[in-house]
Amino acid sequence: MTAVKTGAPPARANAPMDIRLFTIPGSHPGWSARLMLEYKGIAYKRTDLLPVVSWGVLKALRFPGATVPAIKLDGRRVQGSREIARELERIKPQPPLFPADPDRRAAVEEAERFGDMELQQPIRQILLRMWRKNTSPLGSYLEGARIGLPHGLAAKTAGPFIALDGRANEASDANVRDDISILPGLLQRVDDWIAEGVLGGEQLNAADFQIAPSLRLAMSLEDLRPAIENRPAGELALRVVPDYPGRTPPVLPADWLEPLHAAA
Ligand SMILES: N[C@@H](CCC(=O)N[C@@H](CS)C(=O)NCC(=O)O)C(=O)O
Repeated sequence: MTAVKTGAPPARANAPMDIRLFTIPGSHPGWSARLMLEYKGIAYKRTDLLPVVSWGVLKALRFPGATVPAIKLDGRRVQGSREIARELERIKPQPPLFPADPDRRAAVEEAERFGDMELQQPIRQILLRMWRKNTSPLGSYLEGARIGLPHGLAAKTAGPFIALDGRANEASDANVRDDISILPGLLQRVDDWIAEGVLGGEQLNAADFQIAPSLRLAMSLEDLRPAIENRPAGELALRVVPDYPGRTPPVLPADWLEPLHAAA
């Protein structure tokens, strides 16, 4: 996790804050941050960045890392979806993102860690691999985004950026095949947490907001959607994020998808 909190002052009740979220359209942890801000009822402004371009922008803004989501709050910088969850909880404790009971909180934090450290990256690698040869689906992920240039032009010129991002994220064929083979196990863990009541309770929590956007992004990939949509994990994703932009038509070789069919 990456975070910088420089002398965070204690939260002042009802004091309006100047909050800006930096994200990338379609970024799953970016959606986690958006959903948590909205759940808390915290007003914020949003800057949409394009992948790779984001590296330089975040550096120029003096964030310590190169990833979104990142937020500036009254001049302070907080980066990383889990750090943002804790900062939002600190500045506005209600409604809560974490249960008060220590055991239940530990379970939610473990599911949240899993979402950040184990679920996000395989989905990211599969997506980048699917866009490697054809970036035209990218335009559909820009719905509602303000990127400073026409969406069609961005999709058309994205090839070299996606290639660079794919290399930076090690979205190789071998890694993507591994990702697909572990996906059934990842989905099972989510289903199990739902059955145990750690996820998908009446009151949503930080782990729901962490995990659901990754599942929702995965469901935008038509190669993966059938393996997700009809199970508790898929239902949770649709409940927490009813509208997630983007759709990538099937493109992966059939034998790569075997592990999904075998698990089904
Ligand atoms: N796991 C971290 C990292 C997030 C992450 O890797 N974000 C991606 C977007 S989904 C990013 O900013 N990548 C840089 C790029 O694509 O150029 C978190 O949840 O905050």
